Amino acid sequence: MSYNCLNILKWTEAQLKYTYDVSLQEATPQELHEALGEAVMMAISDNWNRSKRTRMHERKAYYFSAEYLIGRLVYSNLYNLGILDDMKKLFAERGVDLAILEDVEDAALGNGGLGRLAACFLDSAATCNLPLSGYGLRYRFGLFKQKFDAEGNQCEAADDWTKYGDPWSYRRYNHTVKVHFADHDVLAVPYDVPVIGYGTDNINTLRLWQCEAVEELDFNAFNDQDYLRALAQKNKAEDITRVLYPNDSTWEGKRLRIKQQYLLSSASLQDMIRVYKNAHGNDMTHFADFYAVQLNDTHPAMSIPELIRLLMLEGMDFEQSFDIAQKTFSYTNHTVMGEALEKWNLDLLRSVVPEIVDIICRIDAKLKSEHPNLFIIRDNTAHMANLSVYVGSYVNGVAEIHSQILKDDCFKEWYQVFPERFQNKTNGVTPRRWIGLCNPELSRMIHYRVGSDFMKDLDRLAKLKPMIDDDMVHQFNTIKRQKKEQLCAIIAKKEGIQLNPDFVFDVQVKRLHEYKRQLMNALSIVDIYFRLKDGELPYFQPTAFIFGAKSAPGYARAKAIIRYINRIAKMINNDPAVSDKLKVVFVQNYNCSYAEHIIPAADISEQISPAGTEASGTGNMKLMLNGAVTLGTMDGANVEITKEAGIENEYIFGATVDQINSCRDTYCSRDIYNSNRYLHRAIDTLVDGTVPTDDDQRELYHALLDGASWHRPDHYFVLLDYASYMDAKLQANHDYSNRLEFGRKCLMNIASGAKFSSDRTIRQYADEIWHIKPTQY
Ligand code: 26W
Repeated sequence: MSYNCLNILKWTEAQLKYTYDVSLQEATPQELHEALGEAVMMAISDNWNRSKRTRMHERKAYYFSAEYLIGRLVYSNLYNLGILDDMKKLFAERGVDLAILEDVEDAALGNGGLGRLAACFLDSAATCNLPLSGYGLRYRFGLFKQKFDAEGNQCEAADDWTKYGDPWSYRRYNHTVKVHFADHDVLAVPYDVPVIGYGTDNINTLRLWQCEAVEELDFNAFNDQDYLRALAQKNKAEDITRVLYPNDSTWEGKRLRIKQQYLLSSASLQDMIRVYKNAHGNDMTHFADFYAVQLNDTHPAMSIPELIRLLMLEGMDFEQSFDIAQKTFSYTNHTVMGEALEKWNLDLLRSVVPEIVDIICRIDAKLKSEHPNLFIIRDNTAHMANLSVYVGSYVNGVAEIHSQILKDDCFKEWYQVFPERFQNKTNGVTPRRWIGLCNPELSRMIHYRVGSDFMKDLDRLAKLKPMIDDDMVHQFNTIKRQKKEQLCAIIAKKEGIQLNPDFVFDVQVKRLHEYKRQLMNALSIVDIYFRLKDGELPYFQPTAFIFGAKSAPGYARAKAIIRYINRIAKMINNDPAVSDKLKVVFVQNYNCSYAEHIIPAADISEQISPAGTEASGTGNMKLMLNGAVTLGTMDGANVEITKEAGIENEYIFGATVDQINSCRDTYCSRDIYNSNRYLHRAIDTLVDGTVPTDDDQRELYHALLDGASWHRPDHYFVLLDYASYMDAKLQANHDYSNRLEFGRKCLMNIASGAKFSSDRTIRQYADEIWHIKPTQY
């Protein structure tokens, strides 16, 4: 079915008229967004309902995730419906530029990679006609908004993303379920978001739970004029889905977090059981024949004991229920960092969800009777990753090297007992958002060369390889230059900094974490700055270094790194001696929408974690697909990117996993500091007053050279990799001067990017883990 754009326009106008009493031309961006959203929701309703009905009796998969970083939906929905350009044209004819919707909030119900991956997977499954539904949480406040103050500090503000409404979901109160906690019962109210496939009528569903009180208002308390008490239950319930935890990769054992996780688990499973009974009757023994559940990290791992509990309520015994749970669940690991592994103190857990603890104990007893060397509970603590390996069909890592590390290190003992459970599923990204939508200019160029709809079949990119010639490179370079101009305009407006589109754009965008080594990048920039001032780099190609990152609000070192980068940026940008060579900008509030502007404009993609620390990375893939070369280590998916594109088309540096492991015990960062005068000088700017210095920055200095009580010196090997990093960085910079050769490398990256479509990833999950098939439409 094709969609009637004129109808959508008319409905939009009608909505505007009767809800806001404004015309198309008078509407604010937010009003227009609401009205257009509602009109599109009407237009898709038939297909959405049909997609649900068709699947009723089929085997299906469910993605359980505490995070979905879906970003702005209006453009991607119109794009996937195939009507974005037509709608733009219709609006333009009426004097309205759809670009005003850029002012609309992002839906940032996720922190970073793990949440964005979930969103890409949903897009791919819908596009590939795969029966995959998402379950998640509808946080009242998403990931905080970030600003920098005059000193360069990160300041956080609440992200009230539904302030003007949320046209992309329907509240389905009739499917509300009750969830029981030790201290209160609450309601989980579902909000359904359509997941619109590209080039198909198929529309899947993302169901997000919002926590509400069973009793909105205590009338007796109200009558006693005790208004706080009257609302106490309401607030206590709503607190559970009030806010997304902004900790990316550090784990905190918080009561409210248990409640979030259990709410997601229990509500989703109750919902699945209701649907199961509708389709297949009350005999639960075939549950695992019809449903597969993927756990996005251990955040929803309480689903395992919860399913066992619910099945036992249906009359099954423990062994039978265990068996079904084991067949139903699979678990994806997203990090090897110890501090991110979830482990709950049993007393804390028992005080919130006592029934769940009883079942975890039974599971642990069963495990220990079968395999005395393995454990889920140790020292009165439940290890959720172990639970997920034991009671699941498959465990997977998210890039080849990461999956290998899981077998060799993290789950070594488990791999010996259950080798057949371990798999790899290298991550991917949806080409619709990360090429089609964010880079229409490049898409047109590719489309013209490889024909057909490569958006649905990214393998066609490989056809570019033999075609790469000077003409194509010129065309690519022209497009890249256009994307840089567009980004310059945005950065000028948002940050008040004027960049020159003739500069090399060297980009590092990702969450701020020590292991991602934004500090190493910063030190190299300071080093380059000093050398330029000393006239040592005469052929240096003018470069703009662009950072985007949010730090967890309580992560002092990460905040100190942000402050340091902002301060060196200020120093460098204000120094006329280098103004024609060097610019540094740390954009504020990096999010999905900002990424869609930065990524297409990048020449160089910084992926510089020490080998063995970044599980996969997905920004690396987005940058590759937009024709940036990778300046990176042999870590995560960089390894596979390099394999696909050829090492001669990337800038790879640094120690390998084996090299790092073999030097770990004898490593002395201070020796390197003392022997590399450039690095020495750069590191000293952390403490010598070159830029305004504070205690936290001094602490960074000591962390690099002396260590701290909880970490050895330079835990992430900044000094170890520094020299080879600088060599690779200067080599890339030098190579840029040959615009034809450099452009060729960029094109080789694009032409080699097919593997990194999340369509490929999701089909592998469907075939090798979930055993589901596409539904024909
Ligand atoms: C419990 C606190 C917490 C929160 C988030 C612990 C761990 C996480 C995630 C594991 C963090 C995350 O987003 N990991 C990223 O997942 C991406 C998708 O697989 C990978 O590409 C990134 O390499 C990985 O860091």
